[in-house]
Amino acid sequence: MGPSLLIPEPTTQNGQTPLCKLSLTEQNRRSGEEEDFEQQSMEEEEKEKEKGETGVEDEGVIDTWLRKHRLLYVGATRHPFILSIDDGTIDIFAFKRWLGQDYIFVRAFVPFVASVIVKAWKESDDSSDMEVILGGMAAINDELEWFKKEAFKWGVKLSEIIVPQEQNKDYCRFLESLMNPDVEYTVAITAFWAIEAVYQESFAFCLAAGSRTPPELKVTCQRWGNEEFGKYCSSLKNIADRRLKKASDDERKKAEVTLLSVLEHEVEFWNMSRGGT
Ligand code: HMH
Repeated sequence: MGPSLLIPEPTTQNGQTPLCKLSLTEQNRRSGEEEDFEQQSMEEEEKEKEKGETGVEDEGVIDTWLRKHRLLYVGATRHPFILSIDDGTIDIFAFKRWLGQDYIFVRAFVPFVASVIVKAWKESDDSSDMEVILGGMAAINDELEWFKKEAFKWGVKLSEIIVPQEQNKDYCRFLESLMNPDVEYTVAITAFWAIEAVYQESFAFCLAAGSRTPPELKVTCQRWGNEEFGKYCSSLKNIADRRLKKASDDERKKAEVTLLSVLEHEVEFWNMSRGGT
């Protein structure tokens, strides 16, 4: 066994959505979710026990991690920026800032996804992975076109005039570090799933029953919150889970640390969009 310190606790100061910033309705909604989750955890514990006895039930590695790091995951997928879209209190300047910055991010995401395709081609044990990732690449192609149209609609300039904010630059540098050929396919595909899943979970929330998302923001929420995007994220998750199951302990630890980094970067990206430092 190697050193056992590799998994940092989610210590980011932004890992948790501060309850004080939420409206009462949101607090109720969230605490309801926590209860659901507790219920769910108990059920999962039961399953774990069963598994011990029968060896039948098998929770994926990713679901185990999402339970373990739930506060950070909730911080990334129920961030005040998202909650403000959902309750209609969003500051439109924050939205425009997000739009311009995310365009820069998505451009940097293209070479990252290309690097995942290269890794899949070299390392994958299942040839259908390539199609899933290629489908993701096609979606990003549409996304870039969409950003241009949406930016025009909001009067946001997308040319070189936009300066990437520090948090965005940090996140793009992190993506670049994952493009290194030394980074295993398992680690890269876990990161890829997490990056897409945060947007899917966040924006789907703003479309759920009871949300008060302003009509002019619904197209944005639908872009990532739609069902098809949800299915695509599930396919990525299945690939990651399949790989993680077979991975060495060392590789699995690296993937877990990478997942935490993605979640922290996502929280920072939302903070930046709201105008925070
Ligand atoms: C910051 N994370 C960020 N931007 C995105 N567009 C996605 C994830 C999903 O593609």
